[in-house]
Amino acid sequence: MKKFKRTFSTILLGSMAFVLAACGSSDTTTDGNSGSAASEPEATEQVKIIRAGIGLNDEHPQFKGLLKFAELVEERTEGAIVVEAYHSGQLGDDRSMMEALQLGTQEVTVPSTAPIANFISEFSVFDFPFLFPSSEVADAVLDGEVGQKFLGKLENQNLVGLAYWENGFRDLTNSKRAVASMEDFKGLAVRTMENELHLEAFRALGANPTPMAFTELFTALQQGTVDGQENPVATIYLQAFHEVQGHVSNTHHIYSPFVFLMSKTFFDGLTAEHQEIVSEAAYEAGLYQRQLNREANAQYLENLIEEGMTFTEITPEARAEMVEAIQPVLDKYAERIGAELVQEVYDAIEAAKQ
Ligand code: TK8
Repeated sequence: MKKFKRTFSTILLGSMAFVLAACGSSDTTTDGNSGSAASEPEATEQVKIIRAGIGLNDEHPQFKGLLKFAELVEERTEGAIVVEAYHSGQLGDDRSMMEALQLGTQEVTVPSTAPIANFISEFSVFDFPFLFPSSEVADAVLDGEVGQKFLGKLENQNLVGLAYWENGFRDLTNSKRAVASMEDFKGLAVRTMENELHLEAFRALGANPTPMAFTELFTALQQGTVDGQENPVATIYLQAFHEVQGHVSNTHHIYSPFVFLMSKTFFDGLTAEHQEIVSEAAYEAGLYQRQLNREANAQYLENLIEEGMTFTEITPEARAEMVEAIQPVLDKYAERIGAELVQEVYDAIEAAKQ
C-alpha cells in the first residue's frame, strides 16, 4: 500500500533541496525542520516538510481533505512547504499522533474532538449526545466565535487548531441484534472512543462500553472482542465494517467534529505569510472535506444495506428515551466543564437555528 502521496513538485523540490544541501554544509538537513545550516553567506531556502497523519483510510473524505490541504499549501508556498499525507494509522492512533505533534516529531493530525478532550477537558462539550441538530448548525457554531474560542485553548498543549472538519453523525453497528430502542442496548459490548463521557453515556443506555483506539477496532470486531461500535456511515462503509457487523441503526447519537491540528512549535517557526497560507488551506480544505463527507454519509447507508446489513430506524420516541437516560451524564459534565461555557455553546446553537 502506498505510504503517502507526494505531488510532482514535492519530489522535484526534494531532490533540488538535496542537491543544494549536498553542496552546502554537511549538517544542513533537506527538510528544513531540524539541524542548522552552517553560516553560509546566503542560506538556501530549506523546504519544510509537514508530516500529516490520520487514522482513516485513503478512500475516506478525511484523507481527500488532507490531499487538498497538501495541494493548496504546495501551490501557495511555491513548494517552500510540502506535505506528506499518511492514512490508516500509519503514523499511529489519534492520541499518539497528538502526542507526536506536542513533541514535534509530526506536524499535522485531524482527530475527533473526543480524544482531544483527554488533553483539554472542555472539548467534551462537543461530544454531548444530541447536541447539534444538524451539520449546518454545527458549521455555524464551530466556525463562529464559540468554536474559535475552543481552538484557542489548544495552544497551552503545544497544539494549534487551524480549522474544524467533519466526522459526522455517529450511528451504532453491532453483530448481535437489531437495536431499535434502549432495551436493545442492554449488555451490548460497544467499543467507544477513548473518552470518559462516551463511556458514561453508553453505560447510561445500558450498554457495556470498552474504550479502544480506532487502529485496533476492525480486528476487535472481527474477533468478537466487542459486539459493536459507533461511527458515521461513511466510516462504517469505507472501513468495511459491514464485513464484520450485521446490524446498523441510525442512532445519530453524537455529531463528531474533526479538528485540524498543527504542532505549535512548527507553526511558530513559519513566517507570517506561511502561517496565513497553512491556516487558509486548512479551512478551505475543510469546506471541501465537509462537502465530500456529507455526500458520502448520505450515499453509503444504501451500500451497507446492499452489502447485507440489517438497517433499523430509531423512532423519535425511542430517541427521546435515550436523551432522557443520558441527561444525568450531561448535567455532570456541564458542571465539570463549567456551566457558563456550556451555556455559551447552547446559546450559539439556538442563535444558529434561527
Ligand atoms: C480515526 C478516528 C475515527 C473516530 C473513532 O482515526 O475513533 O471512532 O470516529 O474517525 O478518529
